[in-house]
Amino acid sequence: MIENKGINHIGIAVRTLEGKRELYEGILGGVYQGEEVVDDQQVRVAFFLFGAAGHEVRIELLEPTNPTSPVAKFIEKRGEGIHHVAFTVSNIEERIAQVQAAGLKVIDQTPRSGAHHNRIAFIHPKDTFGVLTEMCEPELPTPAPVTPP
Ligand code: CMX
Repeated sequence: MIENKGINHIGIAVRTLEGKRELYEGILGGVYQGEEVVDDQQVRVAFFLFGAAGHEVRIELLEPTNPTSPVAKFIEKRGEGIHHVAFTVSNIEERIAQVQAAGLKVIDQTPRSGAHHNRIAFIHPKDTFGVLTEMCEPELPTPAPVTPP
């Protein structure tokens, strides 16, 4: 069993990020964490943080950066809405092997680069009741610089 490290974020596919801050920050009270283009995934993302320290979950809004990106295809087929759920993991290579050994189809055999330089890998939605599932290993905090004696 994969160690329970919490839900990292919930991804929501949108046609455009424009105007979404009013809802997620202005009305729902999330903390806006900024935007980022994730070239590898062909998306522009915006993050909003919800919850008390140590128990946070992010909402990740995903805007496709080109018409052939997976998110563009998703919106074309199914409309805007919940796109994936991401679980925090450690040692993602081991988690990928573990999920494969359990008989589930992992889309990314080796981790890819996600937002915030997290390392990510997806499990195919056909094996997870139609919900695209992401394993997300947060980037290790940068070690503090060593001051010479
Ligand atoms: N959730 C649930 N089902 C999904 C889905 C999603 N997010 N995306 C696609 N599907 C379904 C489609 O509806 C379709 O179902 P039917 O066969 O019943 O019609 C099926 O999967 C195949 O869809 P497709 O449009 O033909 O797309 P592909 O097979 O080419 O790709 C998938 C599907 C999941 C393998 C691909 O989207 C993928 O690799 N996703 C992972 C990467 C990704 O989504 N990146 C964007 C977010 C990155 C980030 O968070 O930074």
